Amino acid sequence: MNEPIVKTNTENGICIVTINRPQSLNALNSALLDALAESIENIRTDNEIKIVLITGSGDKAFVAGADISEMAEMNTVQALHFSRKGQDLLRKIETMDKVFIAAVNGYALGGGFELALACDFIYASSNAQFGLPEVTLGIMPGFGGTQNLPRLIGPNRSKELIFSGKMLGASQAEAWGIVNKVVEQGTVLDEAKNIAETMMKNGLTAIGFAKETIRSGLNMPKNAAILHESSIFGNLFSTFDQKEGMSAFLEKRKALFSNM
Ligand code: CO8
Repeated sequence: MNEPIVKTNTENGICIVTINRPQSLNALNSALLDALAESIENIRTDNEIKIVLITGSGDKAFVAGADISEMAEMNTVQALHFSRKGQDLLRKIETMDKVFIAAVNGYALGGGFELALACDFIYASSNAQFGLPEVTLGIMPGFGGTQNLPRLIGPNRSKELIFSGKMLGASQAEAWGIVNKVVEQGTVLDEAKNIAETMMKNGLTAIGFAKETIRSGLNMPKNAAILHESSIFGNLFSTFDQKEGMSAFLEKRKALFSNM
C-alpha cells in the first residue's frame, strides 16, 4: 500500500504531523494541501490533541514550497483557488486554540516557509534554510508571507528576503527572530517534543486564550488590545484550572489541570 502524503501520530496529547512527499522535497500540491487540510480539521475536533508538531519527511526538506510543476499549468482562477486553499489552512492553524510548532528539518521555502510562519513558533535543525524565492519564478508569496513575515521581523528585512529570493541559514534565521531555537541535525523533532511536553503540564485552556490574545492584539490598537487582555484575564478566573493552579501553589503540590 502507498504511504499517506500526510502522516499523523498522536501520543499523550501531542500530535506529530509529517508531510510525506520526500521525492519532491515535500512540495505542496493540491492533493497534499487537501490531505493537510483534512488532518488539521481532524485535529481541530479532537479534544485529546493539545499540541501539534509539523515536520517534513526525510532529512533534506521541511517543505520546498508549492509544487512548481502543478502551478506552472494554472490559470488565474486556479491560482486564486490554490492560494485561498493554502490561506484557509494557515488561518485555521493561526486561530486554533491549540499550539502549533514547526519542526523545520531542512528547506522551508515559499509556501513551506509560510506554513512554518503560521505556526506559533519554529524550531529548526542546523541544516534548515528559509526563503521566499517566489520572485525567481515571476510570482510573489501568496500564502501569507507578505503579511506574516513583516509582522515578525519588520518590513525591511522582509523586503530583502522577498525581493532577493535569497535563502537564510538556520543561525541567521535565529538571529533575525524567525527561529526560536536551532538544534543539531536529526534532533529537531525531539527538541520540539521536549518543549511540547513542558507545555502539556501547564493550563492548556489558559495557553489557548493566551495564543488568541496575542494574535488578535497584534491587529488592534494598543489601548484596545490591553482592554481585551484584561477581559480575557478576568474570564480565566471562572475556570477550574485557575482554582487548581493557585490552590496547588499554596498547598505546595503539583497542579493537576483538567483544561476546564
Ligand atoms: N515544486 C515541485 N517540485 C520540487 C520543488 C517544488 N517547489 N522543489 C523541489 N522539487 C523537486 C525537484 O524538481 C526534484 O524532482 P526530480 O528529482 O523529479 O527532478 C526533487 O524535488 C529534488 O529537488 P532538486 O533536485 O532540485 O534538489 P536540490 O538539492 O538540487 O535543490 C532546492 C533543492 C534548492 C530546494 C531546489 O529543489 C529548489 O530550488 N526548489 C524550488 C524551491 C522554490 O522555488 N520554492 C518556492 C515555490 S513557489 C511557492 O511556494 C509559492 C507559494 C504561494 C502560493 C501557495 C499556495 C498554496
